[in-house]
Amino acid sequence: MTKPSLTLFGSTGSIGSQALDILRQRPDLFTIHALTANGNAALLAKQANEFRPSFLGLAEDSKIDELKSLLQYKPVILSGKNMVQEEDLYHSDLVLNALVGFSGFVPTMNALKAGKRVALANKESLVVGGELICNREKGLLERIVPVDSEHSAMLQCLVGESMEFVKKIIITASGGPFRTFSKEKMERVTVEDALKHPNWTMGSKITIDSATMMNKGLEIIEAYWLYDLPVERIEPVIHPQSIIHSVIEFTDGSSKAQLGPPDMKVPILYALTYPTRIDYPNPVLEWSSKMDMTFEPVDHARFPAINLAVQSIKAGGFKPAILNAANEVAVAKFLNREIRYIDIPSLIAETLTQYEPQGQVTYESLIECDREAREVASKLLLH
Ligand code: MN3
Repeated sequence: MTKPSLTLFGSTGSIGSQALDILRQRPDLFTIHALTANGNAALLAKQANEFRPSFLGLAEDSKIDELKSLLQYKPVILSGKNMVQEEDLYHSDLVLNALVGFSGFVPTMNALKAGKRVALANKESLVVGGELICNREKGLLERIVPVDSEHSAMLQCLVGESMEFVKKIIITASGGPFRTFSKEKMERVTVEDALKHPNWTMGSKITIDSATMMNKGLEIIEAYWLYDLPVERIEPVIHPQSIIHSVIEFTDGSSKAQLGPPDMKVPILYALTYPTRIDYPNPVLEWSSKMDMTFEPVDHARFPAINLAVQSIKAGGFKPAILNAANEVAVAKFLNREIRYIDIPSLIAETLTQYEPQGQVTYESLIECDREAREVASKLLLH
């Protein structure tokens, strides 16, 4: 039997690197068709020399010479920021989309339109394009397997169940580094404070999203599209230990949860092998040692980002795409020390008020909406 092939968008990031760690241990799972990176030519070359994909993609043109000088074989190299449009990248059985932010939207759409299965680590694809993927074009959703740990947990609890018996989804959140901070203390937090996540080691964008809890807001939208449940029935709860990755509550009063140490390799592996499982030495919980699991409600006054996300999906249309664009601009400005941590939700709320595009949600109009929302958000002066 021939091995299925894999395209990995974002191979040099946190999720991409961990996926390749798995495939290094289990080369029997996939042949690597293509790897892409934004600008880390050195790591991309190292990965390519090891896994020998036929195609490489590098978004930053200026790094092409560096990449070529480091390669020990001759793959086809695609470059530039439109590289993700190259059809050759999608000639594989599975596409793992581990890109960060809106940049992941186009590859998700391209892969789905090419009839491919998508292991989706890029939650922003569904935040921006959920309506298109789930309502407008038939059969696309069935080909998505989530990599996000909460959504993988939900899927693992839902296998063998019927959605008609699902009462609610309880989506767990670590609460991030500022879970116990007062509003006053939040006014003074630095970029360094925000980048220190208590449980997960991740890229900087998602780490800041976790600190503001916008990450949970984006994930509620992601769950809304994946599992087609009214947003009121998707309930966030703080669980600081990140052991329970989400819970499904059924109509008969029974609940199912998926548990494990916080380690992204479990959901990555599940997305790669779904609907089956394989034997793989991921870390497991030590049930014989003392283990605390605590839960607390979300304080929306201190973490307003979640409700901004919930309101945007209730309003629908372009609102979630605007929310996402404004959030990306706000996070970049915060990381660049142009705005304070507490200004992030204000900037998003203000962008949602000021920018109200008209018309139908289409692939093209979403791309235009993202561009314009970024412009509006970039020019906002907070006072
Ligand atoms: Mn998550």
